[in-house]
Amino acid sequence: MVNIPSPLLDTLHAAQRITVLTGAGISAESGVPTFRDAQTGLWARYRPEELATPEAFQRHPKLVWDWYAWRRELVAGVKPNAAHHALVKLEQQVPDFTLITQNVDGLHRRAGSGNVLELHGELFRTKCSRCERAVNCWQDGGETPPVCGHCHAWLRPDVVWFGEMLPVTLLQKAEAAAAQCEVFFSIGTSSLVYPAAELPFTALRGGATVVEINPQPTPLSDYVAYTLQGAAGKVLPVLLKAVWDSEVPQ
Ligand code: BJW
Ligand code: ZN
Repeated sequence: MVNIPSPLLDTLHAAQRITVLTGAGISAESGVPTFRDAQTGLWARYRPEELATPEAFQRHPKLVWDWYAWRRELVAGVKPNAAHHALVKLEQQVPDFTLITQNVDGLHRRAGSGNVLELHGELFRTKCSRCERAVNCWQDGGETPPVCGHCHAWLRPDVVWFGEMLPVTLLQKAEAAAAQCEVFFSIGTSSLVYPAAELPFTALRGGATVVEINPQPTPLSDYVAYTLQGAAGKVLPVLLKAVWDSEVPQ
């Protein structure tokens, strides 16, 4: 049973500027494992944090490439869930809406969200690890990882690994959207990874009402105005119905 406190209903009803930050938890109900969940099968013996680094790619390029190839296949076989669809509906309710995601699975765009800032890159884009050219196709069955046609360095997924800079323009847009919003949602993220984890605090400093949606407490929980404890795919449709009388496709 999801209970939305009535002062929050009023705040949302009046809000003109809403910013949302999502993490892996929003895709969990689509069947995409979260980052800090135990992994399954072949990947159970690796911690994702240890694979998502430039050092891991330098030392074990085939292992890291194969992990991303497995994830691409997994994500290609799943669909956006009710939480992704609810955020598409939310975007239609307010004049100024920004969706910031740490996810690389592309499910927000597949659901139909328009203004999406993909802070940590995109699983289905590939670039050269040296000259950084975007690469759309390569010869399968050759070397793993495949190599760049220009400089022969390994290709890599176009995602942001630990120790790498986030795309500057995207981060600036995300910071501005956090600073200027009236309501900021943090949904399905453990709030452990920076600079994304700083964004709710930027929103708080700007005077926003910060709302967290997560089945588990996080380091952010003590600072937010409202915690809606539960799965995003359950909480968000209830919220959309309660505030805007909007039905979310399941
Ligand atoms: C549900 C649910 C349901 C389940 N509904 N919820 C300041 C302080 C300390 C350290 C740093 C700092 N600033 C920078 C750093 C270093 C580092 C960092 O943050 N380290 C921390 C771990 C301490 N950051 C960086 O290196 C970043 N770069 C940077 O800062 O550059 C500047 C710089 C450069 C050089 C030197 C110094 C500075 C880059 C970070 C890149 C992160 N990349 C990854 C991989 C992306 C590609 C890929 O996917 O493979 O991004 S790591 C991984 O974590 C991935 C995620 O986007 C990210 C966040 O994870 P997320 O989404 O929160 O997932 P989980 O699994 O942690 O949580 C899921 C949550 O969902 C849980 O809470 C569940 O309860 C919940 N949940 N089911 C709702 N149904
Ligand atoms: Zn190259």
